[in-house]
Amino acid sequence: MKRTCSIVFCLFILILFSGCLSRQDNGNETEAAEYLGIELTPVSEQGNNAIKGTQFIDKDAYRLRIDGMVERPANLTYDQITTYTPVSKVVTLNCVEGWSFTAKWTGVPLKKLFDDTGIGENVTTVIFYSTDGYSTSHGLDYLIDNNIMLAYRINDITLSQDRGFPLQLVAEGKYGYKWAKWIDHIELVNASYKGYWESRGYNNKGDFGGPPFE
Ligand SMILES: Nc1nc2c(c(=O)[nH]1)N[C@H]1C(S)=C(S)[C@@H](COP(=O)(O)O)O[C@H]1N2
Ligand SMILES: [Mo]
Repeated sequence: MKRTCSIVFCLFILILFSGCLSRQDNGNETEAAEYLGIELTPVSEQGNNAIKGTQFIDKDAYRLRIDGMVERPANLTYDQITTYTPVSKVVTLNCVEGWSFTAKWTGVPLKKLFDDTGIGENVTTVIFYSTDGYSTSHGLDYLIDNNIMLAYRINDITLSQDRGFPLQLVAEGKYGYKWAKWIDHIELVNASYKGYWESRGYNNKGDFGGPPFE
């Protein structure tokens, strides 16, 4: 009896502590609660107000097209994207509506993808298109200088369909509307471009803390 009690007690303690280390267990993925001492917002508490709701993208049929002013257009599978050496970073997404969340993002820096496609001589702008008809753009220099990544994991968990599977742009320092989700096409151009919210009056630079409207 005494032995059974101590086993039950040990199990209880074990469960108690495993709860401190992880929040969610998704198959063999465990959600991180903190990274490098920074507390992360649980995925379950993160906002989502996409223009057409959740997009459902089939992993095997998925391709990321990179074209426009590049030397070698690419058509990458999910596995090709996740084969690049991953980088991880804690970044806060701030929506213009006033809410925000902080997450650990893991993915591939755009610079790595552009190293393979080459960048045309006069490229100034990179356009991100999503399967829901959403789009946004960024200056090429911003993306390269800040080592901006396309993320496929959040808090160590593979992006779920509602989080933007397979890819969300982690547009550090920019308002949330510059963080395209469900990206399937990237185009390099030498003209400015206004995306979904930008063509409806939101500032095209979209710097967090800067003017939200044009
Ligand atoms: N494809 C797509 N990406 C999108 C949006 C959208 O409607 N469609 N909304 C943007 C806005 S306004 C914000 S604030 C963030 C929200 O990101 P989250 O859903 O990951 O919290 O996604 C951005 N990316
Ligand atoms: Mo937003």
